[in-house]
Amino acid sequence: MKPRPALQLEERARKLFGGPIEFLKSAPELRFLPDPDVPEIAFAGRSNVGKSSLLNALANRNGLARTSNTPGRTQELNFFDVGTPPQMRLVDMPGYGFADAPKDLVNRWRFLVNDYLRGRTVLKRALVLVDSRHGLKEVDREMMQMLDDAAVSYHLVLTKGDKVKPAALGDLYETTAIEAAKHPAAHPTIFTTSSETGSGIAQLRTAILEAATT
Ligand SMILES: Nc1nc2c(ncn2[C@@H]2O[C@H](COP(=O)(O)OP(=O)(O)OP(=O)(O)O)[C@@H](O)[C@H]2O)c(=O)[nH]1
Ligand SMILES: [Mg+2]
Repeated sequence: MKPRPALQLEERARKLFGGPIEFLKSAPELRFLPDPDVPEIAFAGRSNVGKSSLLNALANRNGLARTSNTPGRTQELNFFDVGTPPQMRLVDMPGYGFADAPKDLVNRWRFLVNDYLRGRTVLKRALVLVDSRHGLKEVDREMMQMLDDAAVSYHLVLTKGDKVKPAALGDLYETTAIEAAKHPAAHPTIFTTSSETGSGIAQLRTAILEAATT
């Protein structure tokens, strides 16, 4: 009997993320980007939303991507190779929208991220992380608009699901889905995750593999 394709994909994702995942390089400017030779999945979201933590949870190891309580910890594009030879690259992007960020830093971020999103042919999908306690903010809408304009398909991911009650999470899911439907590049599938408990992580791994390989 042939295995069902969905199950096969889930199993492949589990194996891939359970295997070697390594930091490749940091790119503070576009000229430092790695050669575009493998599919990439980019992680975007407000500072402190849990991008680096999610990356660690997906890889099932701590300390792969640096996490912290200080907003703006990640300031470059950080590339992580998944598999040997690499089958895909995960890209941890600098967080946006922290209150007292200096203007020139914000501008630097905007140019770096915008240029990367627009020019990167190997970029298969972005994940836009949204804190479950706060929902979509204006800066997230700007990010979504940037992705719409660059025609980069993206999933919204509601992070820190362990921090809110299930009913509130359900409500947030509904309102987020309604808003996502208005954005041409937003994928209809929205994920809820917790890097603390691991909920939603396996599903997201599968979606990432699917996006990278199709
Ligand atoms: N309870 C809980 N805390 C989380 C979760 N994910 C992240 N955190 C915490 O949130 C804080 C920020 O997490 P990071 O992963 O560093 O956030 P980031 O988006 O990479 O932040 P920047 O690099 O500054 O943009 C840390 O203190 C994490 O421990 C989660 O799923 N549940
Ligand atoms: Mg980070």
